[in-house]
Parts: sequence; C-alpha cells; structure tokens
Amino acid sequence: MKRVTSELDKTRKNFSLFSKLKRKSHLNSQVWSEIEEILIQADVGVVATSMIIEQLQEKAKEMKLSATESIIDVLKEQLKQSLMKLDSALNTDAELPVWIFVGVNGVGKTTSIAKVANLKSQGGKNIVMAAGDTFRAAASEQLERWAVVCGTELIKGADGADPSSVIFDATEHAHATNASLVLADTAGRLHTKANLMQELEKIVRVANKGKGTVTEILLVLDSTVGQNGLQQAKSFAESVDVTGIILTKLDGSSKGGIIFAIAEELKIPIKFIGVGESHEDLFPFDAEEFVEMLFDFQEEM
Ligand SMILES: Nc1nc2c(ncn2[C@@H]2O[C@H](COP(=O)(O)OP(=O)(O)O)[C@@H](O)[C@H]2O)c(=O)[nH]1
Ligand SMILES: [Mg+2]
Repeated sequence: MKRVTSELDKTRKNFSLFSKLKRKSHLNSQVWSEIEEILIQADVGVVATSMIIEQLQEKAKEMKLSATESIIDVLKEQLKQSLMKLDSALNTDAELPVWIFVGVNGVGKTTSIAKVANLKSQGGKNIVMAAGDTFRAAASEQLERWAVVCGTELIKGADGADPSSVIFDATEHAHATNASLVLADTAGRLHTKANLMQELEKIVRVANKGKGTVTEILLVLDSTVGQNGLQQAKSFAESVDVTGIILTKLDGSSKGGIIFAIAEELKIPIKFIGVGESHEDLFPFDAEEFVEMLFDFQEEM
C-alpha cells in the first residue's frame, strides 16, 4: 500500500492536527475536547468519536497517563486495533466463487470491478465479469471497455434483461470455461427504494442457484460523501449480507475518517480502498499500514 501515501494527503491533513496537539504537554480537558474535534473534523462521526474517546479516557486512567504525546500514541494503537478486529481477508472459498458489487449510483462499482479484475488476474485468476447493470445500455458498454483493458471475459444480456439471469449465465459460462472467479456488476440503487432492494435479494439467491457460490457481497461506498455512507451501509446490510466494503475516491477525499465510523458502528470490514480512476488504483486494505499513513505527519511538524 506504499504508493497510496500521497493519495491520502487530504485525509492526512486532518490527522496532522494531532502533531500540533502533541506539543501541548499536559493532558487536560481542553486537550480532550481538541482530540474530539479533530476526529469529528476527519469525519469519524459523532457516535464513533464518543466511543473512541470513552475508551481512550479509560486507558488514560488505567495507565495513569498525563502527557498529551503519550495519549496520541495510545489513540493511534487503539485506532489500529479497532480496524484489525475485523477480518479484511477476501473469501474465495468455493468451487466457483462469485463476488457481487452493490451500492448507490456513481460510487464506483463498475470501476472497482475493473480494478479487482486487474488485481486478481495478475494474481493468476481467470475471471468472468457479469454485466448485471442492465438498467442503462451505457453501463454494460462501460464494463465491456474495462474487460478489454483487463483482458477478461464478459457476459452481458440484452438491454433491460433481468440482472439475475445475466449473472446466472455468467456463472454457467465461468464453470464451462474453468474460470476461477465471477465479478458481478449491479445497477446503482437507492437504498431507500424497497423494490430495488428486493431485486438485490433475488440477484444473490439466483447467483447461488447454479454452479457459483456468492462468497462476497461488496458494498461500494464513496468516501467523499462522508457520514451519508453510513446510512447507505445500514440499509444495504438490512437487505443482503454485506461481507465487506470497498471505500472509493479516497484520493479526492478529506473524509477518510469514515473508516473508523464503519468499523466502530457497523463492524463491517473494509476490504479494498480505491484511490483513483485507473484500473490500477485499488489496494487490498491493510489496517496497520493505513493508520501508520494517517499518522505519518513528521513533515508538518
Ligand atoms: N478519483 C476517483 N474517482 C473514482 C474512483 N472510483 C471511481 N471513480 C469515478 O467515479 C465515477 C463513477 O464510477 P462508476 O464506476 O461508473 O460508478 P457506479 O455507478 O457505481 O458503477 C467515474 O467517473 C469513475 O472514474 C476513485 O477511487 N477515485
Ligand atoms: Mg456502474
């Protein structure tokens, strides 16, 4: 995840305020409220921030800490732990694993499929993409262009076709051609529309009917929308068993702190982060490295 450092500049800028705070030697109530303010500013959110502060205050008491510098170090470890509690490993544990990408419009589902395809085909996997966004003709054309770039196969249906049947056909094709992973796109849907959410349940059910097994349902969230992403995640998780989150557009976002809200409040692991528009701009999520990068602000000191 080394290359990501500069892409995280905007989020890191928020966390770099901790370096100024470190210079205040004594831990007092003003320092506590500044810690709180920095976390909220970084879009960790009010609920997760108060959970974090509460834990941190307990530790400060237990460890009898009185220096601001040491509490910032403890905070950094605590943030790492909260992310590491969740398992970011990707599940391919099936004869033919199927990963379904879900989320609202424009968050980066289709682009993320290209990125995951690129990463996994470099790792030796034989991939079939399923153009399950049959809502707009342009959507399968977009995925088709990516399939060419990534050198993967693509199964699509007629415009307006039932997305479940397109994804089902992709699993049959993948099985027949000995492919090892199916990546299925879906149309963006408003999490507030009950019928669209029901369609998603059907997609998952049908994808499991043939030779494929759905081993990941990846919810794609746009990090630039901040706390609104939490609401999206809660609604999707009510309809389908979301196994992980792909957090996109971190390159243009100062709201990367949302990662901690997702971990604390939703307990859904982040599995990938997206940091740009090319098919190479995606990284498997590494909690330890991520937190190290956020707190790597020597240059600002
Ligand atoms: N900067 C940036 N742009 C992204 C990222 N992921 C997706 N995009 C852009 O967001 C827009 C919507 O992406 P798309 O994959 O079509 O979203 P979908 O509607 O969820 O399928 C496109 O212009 C993408 O290039 C990312 O990680 N960083
Ligand atoms: Mg799309």
